[in-house]
Amino acid sequence: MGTHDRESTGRKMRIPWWMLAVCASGLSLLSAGCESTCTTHRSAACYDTPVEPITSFRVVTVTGDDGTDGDILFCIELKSRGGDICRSLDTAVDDFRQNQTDIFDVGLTADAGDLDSFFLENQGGATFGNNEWKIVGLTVEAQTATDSFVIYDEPGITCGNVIDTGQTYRPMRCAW
Ligand SMILES: [Ca+2]
Ligand SMILES: [Ca+2]
Repeated sequence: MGTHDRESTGRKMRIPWWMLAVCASGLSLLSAGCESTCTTHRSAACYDTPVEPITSFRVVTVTGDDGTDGDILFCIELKSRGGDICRSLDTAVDDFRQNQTDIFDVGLTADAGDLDSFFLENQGGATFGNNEWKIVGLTVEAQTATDSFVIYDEPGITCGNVIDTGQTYRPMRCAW
């Protein structure tokens, strides 16, 4: 595991109560977590997970007009245990630049049928610029020993997609 990776065993509250209140009031000031300002996950599609064990994930992100030098984690949640397992998304090049597509191969595994969900988390820590990150596209592939399967595709993210330090991007809930 790299220095920025993280594992936890507890569940944490997804959205603070005050943000729900802000969302209910109709203010569009805070787009993150507010589903009323526009239709979230309009372009999203879930696909079946493989019947073989998942040996790694390929995560493809498209950054909008706000890039970041902060640490972005890819986290999975399994049906067989609580908490989440996270790995830092990082390649040899400068990731998450403005209007850039990045491809990450993530060394996380899951038994067949055990994947419950995944999400992205901004851990902050930017050296240059700021931590705020705007994601506009996300594709996740599950790789097995012999094949690769797209399990989630969201090519046009327009809501709740400005992710600052400590915030997460949660995809549409998939019935896996
Ligand atoms: Ca990098
Ligand atoms: Ca930024």
